[in-house]
Amino acid sequence: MKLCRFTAARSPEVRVGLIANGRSVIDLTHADVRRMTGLIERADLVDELTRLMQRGLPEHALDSIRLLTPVESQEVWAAGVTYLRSRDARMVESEFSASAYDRVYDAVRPEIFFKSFPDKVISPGEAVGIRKDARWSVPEPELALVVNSSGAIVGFTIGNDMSSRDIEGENLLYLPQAKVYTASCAVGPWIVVGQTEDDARRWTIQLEIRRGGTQVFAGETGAGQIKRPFTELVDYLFRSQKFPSGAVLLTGAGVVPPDEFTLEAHDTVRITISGVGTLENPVAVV
Ligand code: DO4
Ligand code: MG
Repeated sequence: MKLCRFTAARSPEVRVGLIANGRSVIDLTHADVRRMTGLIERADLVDELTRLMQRGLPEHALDSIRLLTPVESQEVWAAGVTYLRSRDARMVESEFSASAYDRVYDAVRPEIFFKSFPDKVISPGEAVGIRKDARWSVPEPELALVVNSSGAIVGFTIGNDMSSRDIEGENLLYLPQAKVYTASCAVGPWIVVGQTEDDARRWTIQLEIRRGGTQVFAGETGAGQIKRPFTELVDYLFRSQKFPSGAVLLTGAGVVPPDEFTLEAHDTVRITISGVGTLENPVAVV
């Protein structure tokens, strides 16, 4: 089941919906469901969504609505260096900090960093940003865990952890500047509910970058390559920290474009996760 946030044609009201059959969205406003945050707290979430799907509520054609990021009031955090590919790429970009990446890959405690406040998260179709003071910018296609306030993983979505590799590579202490800036985090297109970690580990993660209509990069990995159990990542995120509205946790990038590649304004970034869908965003300088 796919839970989404959207606006309908000619109405600014933000609504919560369920993707019905790939072509339409069931409008949960008609069942008095106006917020997603309360829903993800329900222990019977899957049963409740099944009941809502069967109520015959009004629907909108998918091509008539605008999907919004499903991040409503959750902070977005991100795990790093969870794939061998990520460890290796970062050791190349930074002679200075290479051993830090090598060590954290094998350490007991994972790397977890703050990525975005909810109101700064970019929706499907909106532009993601490359910093104007960066020379080497890449998207990071990541499986995202949707976690409720008790730390239970209630769903999966797609995250783009936009990054400035030259800034991070210059000095690891610049990580917040390389990772957190205007439009540096996109999440969507919806939350897939009712799947387990074992299901998600079978999914593929594809990244495609297009420039002027031509594909300039394509790569793929599997979520099964993520080194740590998802529950371990969530456990560390919730250590000595409360998330009253839950949180979204990106699980790290396993597809990295070659070292000579940098994003440009007007490129299009397309991330497809087989069990979720596609998150597509144009690129702009910010
Ligand atoms: O340590 C830097 C960031 C790592 C990251 O974002 C990733 O592996 O996806
Ligand atoms: Mg990342």
